[in-house]
This record gives sequence, C-alpha cells and structure tokens, in this order.
Amino acid sequence: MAVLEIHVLGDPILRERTAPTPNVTPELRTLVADMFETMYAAEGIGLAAPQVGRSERVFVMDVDDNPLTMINPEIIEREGSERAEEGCLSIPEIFGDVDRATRVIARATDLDGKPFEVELTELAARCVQHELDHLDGKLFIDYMSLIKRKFTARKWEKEAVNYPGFIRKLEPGKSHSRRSRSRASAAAADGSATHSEPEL
Ligand code: K1U
Ligand code: ZN
Repeated sequence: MAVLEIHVLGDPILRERTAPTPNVTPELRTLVADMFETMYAAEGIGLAAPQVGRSERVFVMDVDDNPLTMINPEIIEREGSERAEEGCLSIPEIFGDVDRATRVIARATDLDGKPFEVELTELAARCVQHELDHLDGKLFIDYMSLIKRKFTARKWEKEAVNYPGFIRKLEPGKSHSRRSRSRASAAAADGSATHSEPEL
C-alpha cells in the first residue's frame, strides 16, 4: 500500500467529471487500498479518485469507524437540510459553510462488484455528498457566495505557493489535521489582504 500525492485546487483534474468505472479489477482494488491509506494519513474522513489524480468513479470514506468504498455511487434519496462547515483535503486551510441533506440513501458497487445501498445521516451524509461532488468536478467552494469566493481566492493564492505543480505531498510522521492554526489567527492574516482576486 502507498500514501499517494493529493492534487490541490488549480489542478484541472479536480474539475473533470469522472466516467462510470466498468469493472472491479485488481488495479482498482490497489487504488482503493492506497486511497484509504492516503485518507488516514491526511486525517480526512473521505477521499475521491480525482483528488489523487485518477479518473475512476470511486471514493472512500470513514466516518465513525465505518469504512466504505463506493464505486459508481449515486444518491437515490435525500431528506432534510443543514448548513455546516466543510473543508477539503484538496484545498487546505480553506473552510466554508455548505447546505447539505441530513439523511441520504446512496447506491454503489462494492469491491466484490456487488451493488449495495446504505443509509447515512449527519456527518456521513455530508461526506458522501462532498465526495460525490468530487466525482462530478464540483468543490465545496462552488457553493460560496460571490463575496466569500473572492475572499477565498485571495487566501488560496497565498496558500497555493506551498503546493508546486498543484501537488500536496504528505510527510510521514507529520500531523495533517484539518487546521494548522487557529481560526482567529487565520482571520487576522486574511484581513490584511488588499490586492485583486485570482479565479478559483
Ligand atoms: O474529500 C475531501 O476533501 C475530504 C474531506 C471530506 C469532508 C470534510 C468535511 C465535511 C464533509 C466531508 C475531509 O475529510 S477534510 C477533513 C475534515 O474536514 C474533517 C475531519 C474530521 C471530521 C470532520 C471533518
Ligand atoms: Zn474534498
């Protein structure tokens, strides 16, 4: 198994829609195992194939010790709505509120090639919607208001210099938890930006 490089905002692969994955092959099983290892190394709760530079229609997730592999997933039922903060392993240090359904039923194929359905609620439901968006080339920042998006673009411009070639290498032994500094200090730094906004 291997920890893979994570592709970050600016890499065109994150904006491509994946095509259905026809077969469960040994190569796909290896990819899934590597994606789990990468997700755990990055301390995330989900990871989609485009985030590791691949175009297979597959993601992995693990909320509350419930690891799930979803190949060719779809949401067949959704209910409720809640606004809550999200981050993304492909957009480090950027956070924003997103409205998502609070309960979903997802249908997918598992690693044995068998179709299954699963009911997910709360954070797991949010995660499956976030990951499914990745498979359609959509990112959580797309739900932001125009003003918040412009603010985020300025912040990302500074952050992106840490990821040459739009690649995030995970360092062995280093904590990769979701916040490397407090929101207060981040906000103070953001507030000092005055130049024009790049596109996201
Ligand atoms: O796809 C990804 O970029 C992974 C992402 C998924 C996600 C985050 C927040 C809400 C829904 C889905 C992450 O795992 S980022 C890490 C993170 O924000 C987090 C970690 C533990 C608990 C909650 C969020
Ligand atoms: Zn993400």
